Order: sequence, then structure tokens, then C-alpha cells
Amino acid sequence: MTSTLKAVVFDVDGTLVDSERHGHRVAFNEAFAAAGLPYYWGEQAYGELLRITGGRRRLQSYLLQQGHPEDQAASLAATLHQYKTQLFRDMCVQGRIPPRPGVERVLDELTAAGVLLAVATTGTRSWVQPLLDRVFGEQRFAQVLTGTEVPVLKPHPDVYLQALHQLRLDPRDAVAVEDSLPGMVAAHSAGLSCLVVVNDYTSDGDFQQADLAVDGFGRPGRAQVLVGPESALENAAVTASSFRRILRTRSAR
Ligand code: XBP
Ligand code: MG
Repeated sequence: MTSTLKAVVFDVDGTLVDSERHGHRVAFNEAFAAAGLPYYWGEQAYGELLRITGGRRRLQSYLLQQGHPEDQAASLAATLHQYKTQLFRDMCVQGRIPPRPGVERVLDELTAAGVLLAVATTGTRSWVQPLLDRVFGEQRFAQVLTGTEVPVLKPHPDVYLQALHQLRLDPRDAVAVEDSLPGMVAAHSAGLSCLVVVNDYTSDGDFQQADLAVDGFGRPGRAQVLVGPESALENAAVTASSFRRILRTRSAR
């Protein structure tokens, strides 16, 4: 069975944009302060907290750990998350969340090659769309699915399954791009191949199951292969050919 590269589905946080350390984390801390709570998530501690996907779930689990009773933790997490979402949305609109180096070039190359671009994220719709519009331009992605429409979050494959369904795509004709283990598991469980582009919060993960894992997109900069064939990169950069190569390797298996 041959595959044709028809679409690439991108994760947002940590993949399209560098949003966690100086973005979401800062907004969570501002929400704690505004609520008069004595909590602060440091840069290192936040890396551990990221194992729980979804800001509201992350807050709820943390509040339980701090000894809040279950029902109070749930309602406080919801209130804090609502405020954090407003703060983070403002940061997006103000252009304070940067793209990962090289990712705009990759989007341009895929578009020029006639490949559809889509987004599948656990993040909240009200900041995701303004962020994508501001950083990558309006109407850049054929489809954007967020944690608001798909509340069962990664590592569950729902968001990818719905993206494939809505785009009428066979998973053999698309590749997911992720930065994290829960994201890769979600993509694989939906039957998609997965390119993992690690960042400084995710680089210690075990990505042996990735179809290709690299430490950046390259150009600007030089990407290095962590898992997979060196030949998947062109002049130390991810290009449209890297995605075709991922699909070819998979259909040969
Ligand atoms: C990102 C997340 C999100 C963000 C915060 O994971 O888990 O929860 O950290 O955004 P992924 P919200 O990159 O796998 O989508 O507060 O809007 O949830
Ligand atoms: Mg991510």
C-alpha cells in the first residue's frame, strides 16, 4: 500500500511555539498571585508538572497535592484556569509567544509542496486561534482542533482521530509533529507517523518509538537526528522531504 503525503498535523505548545517556560508558566503564576494563593511554579518544577496535559487538569492535580479537598480543588482549578487563559490570551495577542526557530520555513515549504497544514492541541481555543493568527498569519491552517472541542486530552488519540476524520484523511497519508511523549503516544494511537522535535523541557524523554526524532527544525541552526536515519534531514534541516521519507519508511515496514 503506497502513501502520499497529504497533510501534516502540528501540536502547538512546545512544537509550533516556545510557549511553556516564559508563557503558560508565567500566566499560571500570575493567576496564583491574583487569587492570593501562596503558590509559585519555578522553571524546573514546571517541567515535571508538564507531564499532566491540560492546564486545568495540571492545576487540579497540583491543588490536590497541596492538600485541597477534591471538590474545592476542582472548582478552584476551574477559576484559576479561566483567569490564566485570559492572561495567556493577552500574551498571545501582544506577540509575546515566539515560533520555534525554523518552523515557519517548514510550514512554507509544506504549503509550497501542496501539503495541507492542520493543528491538534490540548490547549484552550480562546488563546490558540489568536496565537496562530498572530504568529503564522490568518487562515494558515486548514483545520484547528483544540482541547475545548476535544476534552479527552493527549495521550488519548481523540484530537488526532477527529482531525483525520474532519479532513477525511487516512492516517497513512499524514504525519504528526510533536515535542512530547504524551503527544507522540496520542499520534501513534491514532495510527499516524510522528516526527518528534524535542525542546529543553522534553529532551530527556524516551523517543525510541518516534518515526524520526530531532533536536530542532534547523535553518536557522542545525538540527541533529536523535532517533532515525541521518538521511531524513537535508543539510541539517527538516524539509518537506523529511516527511515523505517518514511515510516511505513506515509503508515499507
Ligand atoms: C500542552 C498542554 C497545555 C498547555 C496549557 O500540551 O498540556 O495544557 O500547557 O494550555 P500539548 P491550557 O503541547 O501536548 O498540547 O492551559 O490552555 O490547557
Ligand atoms: Mg506539545
